[in-house]
Amino acid sequence: MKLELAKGDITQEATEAIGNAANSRLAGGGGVDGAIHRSGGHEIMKELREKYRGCPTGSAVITGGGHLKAKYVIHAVGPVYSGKPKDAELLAGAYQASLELCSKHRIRSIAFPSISTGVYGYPVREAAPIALNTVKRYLTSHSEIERVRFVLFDDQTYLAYQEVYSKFQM
Ligand code: AR6
Repeated sequence: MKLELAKGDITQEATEAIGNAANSRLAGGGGVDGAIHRSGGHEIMKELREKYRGCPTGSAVITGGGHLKAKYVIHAVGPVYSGKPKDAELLAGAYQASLELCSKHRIRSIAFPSISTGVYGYPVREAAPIALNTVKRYLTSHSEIERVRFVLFDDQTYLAYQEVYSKFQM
């Protein structure tokens, strides 16, 4: 199984990279973004400010991991939920762009949070199949990535992902 689910705090993950659910200004914030910057220290924000002028929704940028166990943080920007078809495309884009950065930087393992399902209001039952199917599809054609973990913070989120995951044949 290259794709796994876990319950927990992503800042404690020892995968080579962890994903962040960022905003398009890359300005930091609450939720998982706040937790990553608190645990990783100021150098992550410093690098974001030096290298990037924001990031479009549906895309991602990469920095070092500061004091985190992970060597890299991939800051992905999911959509604010609007209920329009474009949401799904942008959410898939955030995962896809993150995985493309892994391939480009020879990162073999990454942990993702559930992007957009907190402050951004994406219903987790709709987001889980998009997240898992996007990653599953990418892994099928990119053997350079060895492991993708979804690290889910609360029971409701974990169960929604588990329901989709249990139907996968991988
Ligand atoms: N580890 C794993 N998952 C977590 C953690 C953690 N330490 N903390 C929270 N979650 P959110 P969004 C879960 O709101 O919806 C920020 O202000 C959380 O329970 O972090 O994409 C950014 O700056 C939920 O399941 O991200 C943006 O402005 C999931 O992570 C905005 O929020 C995503 O919730 C992005 O909103």
